[in-house]
Amino acid sequence: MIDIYSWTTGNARKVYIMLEECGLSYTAHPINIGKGDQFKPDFLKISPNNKIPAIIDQDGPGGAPYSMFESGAILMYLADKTGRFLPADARARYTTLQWVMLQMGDVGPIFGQAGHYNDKATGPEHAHARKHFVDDGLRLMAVLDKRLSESPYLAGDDITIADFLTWPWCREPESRGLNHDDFPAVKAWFAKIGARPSIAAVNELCEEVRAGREVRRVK
Ligand SMILES: N[C@@H](CCC(=O)N[C@@H](CS)C(=O)NCC(=O)O)C(=O)O
Repeated sequence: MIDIYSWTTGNARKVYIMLEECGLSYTAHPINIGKGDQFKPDFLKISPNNKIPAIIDQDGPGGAPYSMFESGAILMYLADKTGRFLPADARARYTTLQWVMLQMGDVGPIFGQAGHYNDKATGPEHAHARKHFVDDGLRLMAVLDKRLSESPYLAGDDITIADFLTWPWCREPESRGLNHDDFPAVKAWFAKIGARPSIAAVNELCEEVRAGREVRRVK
């Protein structure tokens, strides 16, 4: 059983999608970041950077509980635990990890800032920052689009953790000043993954979590 302490944002959804795709049993514990739950001492013990998502695997390495923060690390851990969505073959593995790192280091942070300046800090005094981050977001969308026009998934022929990490950040592009219509390969990939049963399950889960309800899913 995996306990996940999280909310309903893009970074939260990455882990929920992976848990659903791997068929793992889990309990989702709401951490309402709008109300400051991420600063509570018990949460900081497992996530010292005061950010969701965090997990505790009750059956961690060596059979003892193991806690983790950072979504990219969590997906790599769950992939190794289950043998799913991160190839063992060296070339395929490192190809996947390159797209994982691009999401963690670039797509997430830049799309996040583009969203902030496009949707929240909307005043004229932020025009320079808004253009900077939206332009870089557009550049990154073009990188993803080129890749996805050449291969069905980010790491190649098979779906991997790179897709599960990147997909949630491609939701609600308008809030970041982006438009899927300008990036047809991203649009097709986004729809293809969006049709997977895991996404519907996660949408339903997020409704419960947003309402502050703990959700236990036993597979
Ligand atoms: N690099 C982290 C980023 C996590 C992150 O930014 N979480 C946000 C929500 S999406 C958060 O918890 N914010 C609360 C805060 O900063 O106080 C990861 O991928 O896990």
